[in-house]
Amino acid sequence: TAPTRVLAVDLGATSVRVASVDLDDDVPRVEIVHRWAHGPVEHRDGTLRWDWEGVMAAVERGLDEALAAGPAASIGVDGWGVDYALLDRDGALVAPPFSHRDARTAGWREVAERLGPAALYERTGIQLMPINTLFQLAAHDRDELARAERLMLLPDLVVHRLTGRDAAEWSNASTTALVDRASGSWSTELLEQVGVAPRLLPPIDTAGRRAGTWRGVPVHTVGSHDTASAFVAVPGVPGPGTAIISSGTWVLVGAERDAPVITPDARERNFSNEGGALGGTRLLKNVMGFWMLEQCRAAWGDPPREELLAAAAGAELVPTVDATDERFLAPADMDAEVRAAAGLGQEAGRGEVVRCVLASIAAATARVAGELGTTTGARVEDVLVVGGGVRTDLMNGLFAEHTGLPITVGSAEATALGNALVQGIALGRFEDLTAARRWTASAGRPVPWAAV
Ligand code: LFR
Repeated sequence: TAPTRVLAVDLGATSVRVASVDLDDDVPRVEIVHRWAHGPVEHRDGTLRWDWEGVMAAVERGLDEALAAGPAASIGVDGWGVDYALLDRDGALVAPPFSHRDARTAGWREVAERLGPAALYERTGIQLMPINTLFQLAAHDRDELARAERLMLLPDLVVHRLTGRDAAEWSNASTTALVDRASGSWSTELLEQVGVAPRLLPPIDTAGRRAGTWRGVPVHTVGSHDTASAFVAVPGVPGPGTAIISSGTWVLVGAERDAPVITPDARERNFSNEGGALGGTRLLKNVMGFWMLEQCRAAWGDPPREELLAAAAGAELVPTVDATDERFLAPADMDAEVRAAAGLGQEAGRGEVVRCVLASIAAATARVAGELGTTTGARVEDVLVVGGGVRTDLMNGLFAEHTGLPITVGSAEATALGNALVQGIALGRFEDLTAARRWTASAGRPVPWAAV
């Protein structure tokens, strides 16, 4: 049989990657063929948006380079969640897509009050956060909306550009807070309540289907939400007491369940029920992630990360802050914001600030892991960690210390790997998700407590 080499396009909020994965290898290896660092950019109107032409150029360049190196059996696309683009009648962008960190959503709580937070949760099962597509659309420029004929989530837009497919993949659609969880369709009522014509939304489809071809290579839908893809590629087969952490720009802390957990308790704890790449639910909460560290670095003129982490490893015990607080979403000066929240004065060094950031992330993660147990009735007994953050031993060790649980870390490129695995299932390389995870389990390594 032909080798099953697949290509994973993985849009991260700080870098766009095109990866190659040989699914016939003995152990999972993700080769990054092309990487393009980027971030939200200030638009001429002062808003925070994405350089979409830059993103597409990086995707096509990466795919070109990957195909120049050898044939591929399939391509899949995943990316960060909740952000969308508006297309006009010619299929062109009405304007560059907004970043979820743009400040236009500042009034989101009033929107939530108007829609009724309890009703909203019962309908969508999604945690209340300013970044939700629902709140972004409620605050979207009305002239831009008036010119729109289509609304596409960003990974779907890449697939659309590659193949012409006009659809929204389920895992990402489910996180928008615009989907009626019971019916699995867009909520016409919610769309109308935030002033969006329901006809702008494409039909919802699922992962593991053929979407079309690009340069003769089949393109398959995958868990288009990067977090859905990351959860696919955990190093092991999770049991009922397994918590999963996707450690990256955000730190997503959750557990898999067959069905959504939409209860008053889950609502009070602000848990999201996101759709799994291959069905089921990720019961999860967002914790601020490495974005906090990267924004501190930016405020300090980009000193080397390793230096900061070494200083943090040797830092004194520091107070922690609430790493789920939206004040850390996009402050003008992250260093000042962290110091103010923690009560750290100017005499505190950068190492202490970084230690505070990482310890706060770990503390919030441990809290969420505890709440997961209470909400589901199944105590969390072990933790699987994936994502770019696993490269930071200090963070892994802090997770172990704060949760007090056995921790196994897996792939730093789990988003791309999960993307590749779902392609592998579509191609018949793996029988199902469990078979695919048995393969990724071989790459897991335990985290010693002593790492801290
Ligand atoms: C992770 C992620 C999260 C989502 C946030 C915003 O990259 O997709 O799941 O809540 O980014 O897009």
